[in-house]
Amino acid sequence: MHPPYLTAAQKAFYHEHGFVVVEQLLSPAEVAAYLQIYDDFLSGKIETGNSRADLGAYLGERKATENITQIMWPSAFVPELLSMVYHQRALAVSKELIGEDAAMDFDMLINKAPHTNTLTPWHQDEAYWPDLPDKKASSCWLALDQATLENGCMWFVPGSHKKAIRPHRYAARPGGALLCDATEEEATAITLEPGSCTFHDGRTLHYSRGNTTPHQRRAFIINFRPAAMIALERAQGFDHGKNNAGDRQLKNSHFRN
Ligand SMILES: O=C(O)CCC(=O)C(=O)O
Repeated sequence: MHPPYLTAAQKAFYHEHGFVVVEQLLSPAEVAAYLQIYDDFLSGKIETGNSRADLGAYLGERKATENITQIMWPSAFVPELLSMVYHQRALAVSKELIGEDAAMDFDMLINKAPHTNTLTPWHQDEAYWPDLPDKKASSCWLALDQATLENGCMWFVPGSHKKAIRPHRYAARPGGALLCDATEEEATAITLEPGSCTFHDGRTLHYSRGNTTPHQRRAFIINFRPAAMIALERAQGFDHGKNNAGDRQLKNSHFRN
């Protein structure tokens, strides 16, 4: 693929609905290269310490693996990722969506291991972040496996990015996953082939079902926002857990415990 990556119709769809699908951002060969790195993260060959956590810890501890494996900042552990095709292309798409000043705020891996059957609670990403004057933000969710209803593809609530943010609360314990009230009836499920992805707005309401299949559901996520807003976050000491893995979220005006 070469820039520009998006048609005018795709850009219009993103702004109207709060998300858009981009097919085959990565080729099958590129996906294979990312899966090797991804599996080194999952196996622990690449050590990630307390940057690795269980996003599904609200269900209690699981022995063999996390309910939902979340690894923050893979590019801090493998800096080569930053110059590889996914980061480059996702940044280019984000610039087309939210403006030339878009820059990477953070990246993360979220895997649902076989038969873990743990849903990602309904939420809006903005609920995890400090209140910023410019709320433009775009998150790329790249499927490295086929994403299906059975293994936990993403569901988005169209138009939710244009409405007030819903009140969020902790799914279980303080510091863990946030959740708000929403239903599948409001939402659209997006199944994806490996190498395809979605971009969603920071306020777009989303969720995914659990993985009931015997296969992994590996997703690689990169979030982008205007460089000046990243600087403002960092000035407040907020870096999505890069230097302080415990500090992944701040209380903001959307949070109700
Ligand atoms: O992968 C998932 O299940 C959830 C991902 C998510 O919430 C996000 O990318 O914002």
